[in-house]
This record gives sequence, C-alpha cells and structure tokens, in this order.
Amino acid sequence: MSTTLKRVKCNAKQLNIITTLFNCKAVCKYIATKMANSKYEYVRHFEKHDSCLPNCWIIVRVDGKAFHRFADAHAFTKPNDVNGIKLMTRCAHNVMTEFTEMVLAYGQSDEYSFVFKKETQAYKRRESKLMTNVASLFASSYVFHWPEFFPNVKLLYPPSFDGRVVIYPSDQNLRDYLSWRQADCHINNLYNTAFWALVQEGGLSNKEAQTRLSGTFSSNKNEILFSEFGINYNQEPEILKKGTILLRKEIAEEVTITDHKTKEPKSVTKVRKKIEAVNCDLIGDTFWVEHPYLLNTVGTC
Ligand SMILES: Nc1nc2c(ncn2[C@@H]2O[C@H](COP(=O)(O)OP(=O)(O)OP(=O)(O)O)[C@@H](O)[C@H]2O)c(=O)[nH]1
Ligand SMILES: [Mg+2]
Repeated sequence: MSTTLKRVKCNAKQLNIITTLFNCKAVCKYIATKMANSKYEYVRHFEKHDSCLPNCWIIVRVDGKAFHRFADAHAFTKPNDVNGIKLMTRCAHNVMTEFTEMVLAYGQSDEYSFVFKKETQAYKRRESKLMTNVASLFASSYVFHWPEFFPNVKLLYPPSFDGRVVIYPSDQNLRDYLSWRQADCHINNLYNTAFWALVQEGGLSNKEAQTRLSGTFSSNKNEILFSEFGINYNQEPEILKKGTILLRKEIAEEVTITDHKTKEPKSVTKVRKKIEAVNCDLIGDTFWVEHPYLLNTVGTC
C-alpha cells in the first residue's frame, strides 16, 4: 500500500503547534528509536553479557592508581596519613549509602573492598555496571570530600581508582578473602613502620633500610622497633594495624509519636540501620559471631 503525501494549508497557529510537536524531545526520541530498530539495532547484540553468578557473594575492590606518586605529590605522612585514611573511609561511606545492598566494606592503604549480599539484584548483577558505578562514585567522592580532610593542601590533579569484581560462592571464601586483605594490611604496615623508623629516626637511607629489613620475619621487625626506637608495635593504633571495616549496625532509638487512638504522645522503640566504622580483627571467629547477620543476608539491608 503506498502512502501519498498531501500538501495541506494551515494557519500560523496550526503551524506553530506542528513545529512544537516535532521539536519535542519525546517525539525526536521516538523517531530515533524507530530508526535504530530498523537497521542499526543489531549492534546491541555485540555487548557482553556479564551477569555475576547467582547466589554468590559479589566483591568490588577499588584501588588508587599510582598512589605512590599521589601520596608523594600531596605530601602524605609516611608511613600512614590518618587524614588520607579517613578520606578513603568517607568515600566508602558514600558508596555504602548509595548501594544499600552492600553488607560491609573493608579498606586499607589505597584500596577498599565492597561486599554485596549474595541475593543482590542491583543492576541485574551486571559486573561492569557494579564495578564502574562503585569506582566512579568512590573517585568523585574523593575529590568532593578532599577539602574537608586536607583543608590546606591543594589537590594537584584528579586521582583515579581501578575496579575489579570477584565472585565467591561460599561464606568461607568470603571470609578468607577479607582475611587475606587484613593480613596484607598487617604485613605492609609492620614493614612500613619499621622501614620509616629506620629512615626517619635511625638516619638510614631508603636503600640501607631496605637491606636491613630484607629477609626478616615479623618478630625481627617487632624487635627492631622495640629495642631501637622504643615502639611497641602492638600498641600502634588499630586503624593502622587492622584497617577499617564499615558495616550496617542496628541502632535502637526511642522516638516520640502520636498515638492514633488517644492522640497522646507516646514513646516507642524504632530500629534503624546505621553505617559504622570499626577497626578490629576480622580473621578470627569473634567478629563473625558478634555480627551473625552479615553472613545471613536474606531479607537484610
Ligand atoms: N605516605 C603514604 N603513602 C600511602 C598511604 N596510603 C597509601 N600510600 C601509597 O599508596 C601505595 C599503594 O600501593 P599500591 O596500590 O600497590 O601502589 P600504587 O602506587 O597505587 O600502584 P597501582 O595501584 O598499581 O596503580 C603505597 O605503596 C604507598 O606508596 C599513606 O597513608 N601514606
Ligand atoms: Mg594503588
């Protein structure tokens, strides 16, 4: 069936209506969609299907790009800059606030790991969506909150963070992953504390300090710190030794409401979830016994 176009006469008012209609965004979008469907639509099928396996823990880890250089450029305190650590945790707090299906986050140095509950349907569990949204929100938060933590330091260039997704099928795998990151925190922090004590207080060059620590065990580094610099490593702040865990704690609050029958004010207990930072051991069982809801996530968050 052929369509014939007829030239029709219309007045200025009618012309105005037609012009407005065809300039309308929705109409343009409709036409564009129709065009895409007709010929170019097939390119969509080249997209990767990247849904994470069902019923598995999804971890997104972000890590600062070349933070060795970033820390130097912004004169971070060595080996640990507490403001830098607090800024990282502020960013992680933002991420957890945005992604309500995250159970907990763990951070140390320039990295943060975020754990989505096994049942999450966020972004249809699409790996690329989860990873890029978390990493970009983390990076923009870092810049956004920078002045609160470094009011007298100019941000010299935009920092960036890489992201990766790791899937763990069992609770034990998840615990082992987090234990691995916390053990890494401890190993690096002990080394860095000893290294910078030798350099800053012991007067060694970087190379000499590196040689001195080469092949040493934890006990040797503890001994160097204690006997040469009077530092008892066990008494170093937990935030440095253990890193930071962010979790949602249930907080019971007394609130006053109006009784709908008597119209009198009455006090009731309401439970709400609050994101809290703790700096404790998560390798042993105690943490998991004290927070059983973390692994039992059905119906939570
Ligand atoms: N001075 C100082 N440096 C820090 C602090 N936190 C992290 N860093 C630096 O950030 C680095 C993080 O390690 P990596 O992530 O392995 O190294 P990177 O330079 O970020 O390299 P890529 O992640 O591979 O891009 C550390 O080696 C330190 O140099 C801090 O509190 N103080
Ligand atoms: Mg890094």
